[in-house]
Amino acid sequence: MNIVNYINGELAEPVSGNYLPNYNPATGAVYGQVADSDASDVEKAFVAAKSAQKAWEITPAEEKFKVLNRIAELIDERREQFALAESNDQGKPLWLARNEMIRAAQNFRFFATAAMQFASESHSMEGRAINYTLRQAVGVVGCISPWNLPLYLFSWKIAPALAAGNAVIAKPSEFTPATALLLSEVCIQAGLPKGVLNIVHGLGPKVGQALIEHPRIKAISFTGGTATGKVIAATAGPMFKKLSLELGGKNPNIIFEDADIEKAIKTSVNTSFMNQGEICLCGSRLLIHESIYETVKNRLIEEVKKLKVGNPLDESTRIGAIVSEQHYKKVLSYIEIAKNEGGVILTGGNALHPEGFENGWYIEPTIIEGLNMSCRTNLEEIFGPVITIMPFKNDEEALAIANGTEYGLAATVWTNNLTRAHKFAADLEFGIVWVNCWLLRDLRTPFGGVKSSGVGREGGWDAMKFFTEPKNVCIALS
Ligand code: TXE
Repeated sequence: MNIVNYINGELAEPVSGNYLPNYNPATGAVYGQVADSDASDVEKAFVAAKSAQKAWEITPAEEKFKVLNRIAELIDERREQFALAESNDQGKPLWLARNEMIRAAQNFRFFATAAMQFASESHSMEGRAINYTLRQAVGVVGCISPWNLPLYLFSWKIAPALAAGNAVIAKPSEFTPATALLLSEVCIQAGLPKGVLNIVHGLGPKVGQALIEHPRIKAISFTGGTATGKVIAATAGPMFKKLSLELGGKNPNIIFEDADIEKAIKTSVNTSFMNQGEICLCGSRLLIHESIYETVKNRLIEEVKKLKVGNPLDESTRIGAIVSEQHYKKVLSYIEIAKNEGGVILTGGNALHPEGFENGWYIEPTIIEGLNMSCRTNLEEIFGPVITIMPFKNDEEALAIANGTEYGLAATVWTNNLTRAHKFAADLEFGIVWVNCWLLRDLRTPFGGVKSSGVGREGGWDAMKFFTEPKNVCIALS
């Protein structure tokens, strides 16, 4: 399969004619190639975007709604094809890819309605004047997304940017480009005007960096690693671009003695290992009150041992393949670091070579205990099927451990004590706190992290505000 760019409403070969290999993580084999684009493709995309943007901005909201909603319908209609492409590209189980395709379509549907509903403020000055805030599209914006939830995160940025009247140049991860190509096809089918969305494929430091450096691209929405976020901020900051950065996490999952323990354990299996642990919202540090530590630990090990790892296309598989060889090696290296730091592997800890998939990149779901809060294993983002578990004595200690990393994306708290739940919600230094649940998402809510987990919020009106520039207009009345 040849994955090409989408520029000015058409599929387009990269200007250089160069391609990169595209791997299937389940088998480790090359199964296609992806455009190795560079600054000249970004320039082509920019010219197309610039000439389309104004007309798109003044397109009536109902027309914007119709075409964005049509994109959602087409993703729904082609769900199986999208899901298979995502699974082959990313390594995730096919059933999970199907769920994510539903959510990607929902992103388009949600922001299609946002285009119809978005409104602005006015401030009256007691008869002397009236102020109103014009929210105008930023212009041409860049959206860069990672490999873990490829189409879901891609659409999470593109949909609000389009709904707010911008023209978009978007770059998916070079590791998982397949569903972005399908999205290009869907946009053509849906009749999205030419140049309103442009998709360029290729390497982050090359085509991604060219997107960031382009002087006339005014806003960048990025999701990916914290190290990349720093490079992007260093480049875009002095150019005074608007920036939204959704970065890594090292999320705590805290179980108190008064919680519904069985529900906490069952959900924590997902919190820890869903999508091979490759979700920025996964809980990688499980903190358990000392009075229930042994019980929770043993039940968790029992549940995790049941998880089937292997062929992502097998409906009974719970954990698929790690996205790339390089990431697989990184995750395995962290298991070695944990052992060297004195960690005890309670279950897992090894690479796996399932029959028929010997060259794929599989790692057993791994639980580690015996590490303190300030070792590398507990401070650095591993982003794989590896968690640590730690006992705590009281609320103060739980809070200190939870807040004790540079990251601040999401935290989960399991308790039936109302006071404790509210207190932790207030005191946890995270952008998102789940109480007695995980990954329950209302698309209207602000999404993002604090500290090294990023800057800015996405979701609902926050995304619409990011992709618009507010202008105050003050009209004298006397
Ligand atoms: O992310 P990158 P990767 C974390 C996770 C993972 C690490 C690296 O810890 O191990 O990030 O993953 C593009 N200018 N997360 O390598 O490199 C790149 O091409 C412009 C957390 O995938 O940050 C891709 O499209 N763009 C995260 C996107 O940035 C650049 C999810 C993300 O790639 C660029 C995924 C540059 N200089 C990984 N360099 C989360 N929080 O959801 C790279 N890119």
